[in-house]
Amino acid sequence: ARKSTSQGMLCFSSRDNHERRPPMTSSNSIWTVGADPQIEQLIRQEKERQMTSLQLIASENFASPAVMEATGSVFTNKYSEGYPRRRYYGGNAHVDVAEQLAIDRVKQLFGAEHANVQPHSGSQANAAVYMALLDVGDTVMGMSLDHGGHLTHGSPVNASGRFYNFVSYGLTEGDERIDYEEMRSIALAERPKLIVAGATAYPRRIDPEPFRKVCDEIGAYFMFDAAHIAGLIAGGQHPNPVPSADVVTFTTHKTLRGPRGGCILSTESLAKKIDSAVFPGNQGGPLDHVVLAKAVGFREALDPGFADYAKRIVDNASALADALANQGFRLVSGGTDNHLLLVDLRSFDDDLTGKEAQEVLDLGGVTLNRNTIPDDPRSPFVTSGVRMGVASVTTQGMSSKEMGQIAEFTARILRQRDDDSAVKAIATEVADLCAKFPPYSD
Ligand code: DSN
Repeated sequence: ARKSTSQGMLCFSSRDNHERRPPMTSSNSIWTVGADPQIEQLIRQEKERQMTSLQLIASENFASPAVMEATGSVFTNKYSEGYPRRRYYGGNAHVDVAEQLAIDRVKQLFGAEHANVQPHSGSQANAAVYMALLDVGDTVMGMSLDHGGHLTHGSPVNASGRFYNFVSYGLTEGDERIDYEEMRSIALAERPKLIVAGATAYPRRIDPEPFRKVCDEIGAYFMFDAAHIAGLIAGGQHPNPVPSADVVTFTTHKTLRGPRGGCILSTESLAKKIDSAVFPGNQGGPLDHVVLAKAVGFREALDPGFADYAKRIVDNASALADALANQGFRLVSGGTDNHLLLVDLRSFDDDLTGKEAQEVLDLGGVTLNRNTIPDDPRSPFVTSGVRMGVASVTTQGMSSKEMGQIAEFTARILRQRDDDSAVKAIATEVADLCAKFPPYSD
């Protein structure tokens, strides 16, 4: 038996000791975050940051207490390689029920034939689909990264760009919307085996049908990456790609407001290929606590009230776009149909870069990320734009009035960016606004 340490850790030294040892999760256990002041302080500080500043990163949201409770539950301690009723490890009676619940709920939510709820992230989901449907070196078509596509849609520094031959379509020069005609002509010339729709920084509705038609024309698979807009689809604000696509991937934590993670929906005919590509192809054991929390998030999205939430997101984004335009910012494509806006800073101030804007806005309590705009003359590290999303502030209960305030804070911070004390004073005003819409109760 192991000896007790001076802190009482690992106290397996005698049967007697073992019997008297309190459960490790009890409140008097040393195994609490409170016994690690550095970690406790970090959690407190991060909570404070989230509660006193505006969270406008388009891929973030506030998950419900139920989602967070499930994520922090005892399911975190389980391993369960395999799928429900086909596991490689024992003790999975409850994990099986949890995973099956998540599968059934997400299939119902999107009307899908098959679901895999195990991907740890959207990137892992995409990697698994590529592995399931492609051979290394195959040609794939996705949206150009500098027009809004995602890293996993063929960036040369991502595995997708290293293992597959990605060609890309982009936006029209005029209205900065997806150029469906160009997409078709590139597809006819390049004959990709898979066409990927979906984006990470595109503020407009994506129509799945033109992609389906082109895929049918050339015999390609059609994958729709709905990472950003999954919640808007679930809430009926955007067209559901499931009936047209062979595969739909998404993340569960953005507009869908579940836990951090990924998910793949597919036709029944691709189910086996997709499942094998997730496990054992790309991942080992699923994160069972996250799978459990996905089941919670999917149930929340099935609630009839979720449609109203999705509508409020779209309305808020549109109100923020109008308010920013009134402050002198140019919106890429002239506005938004979804939860995000891409702001071209050059009309506001030609010298202002996305990097500088992101940094000073952070000091002023407005948190967002710099982003390239289509055909950006500056590098992706510097950029001429910022991306803003309204899912988090909508979850907090803000509406069009507050969108006007957010636009005004943004403009004032940027105009006074060389005056530290003015920026700090605005941060106090931002905190006052946030205090009226606390994302967490105690
Ligand atoms: N990082 C996410 C985003 O911000 O869009 C996508 O992976």
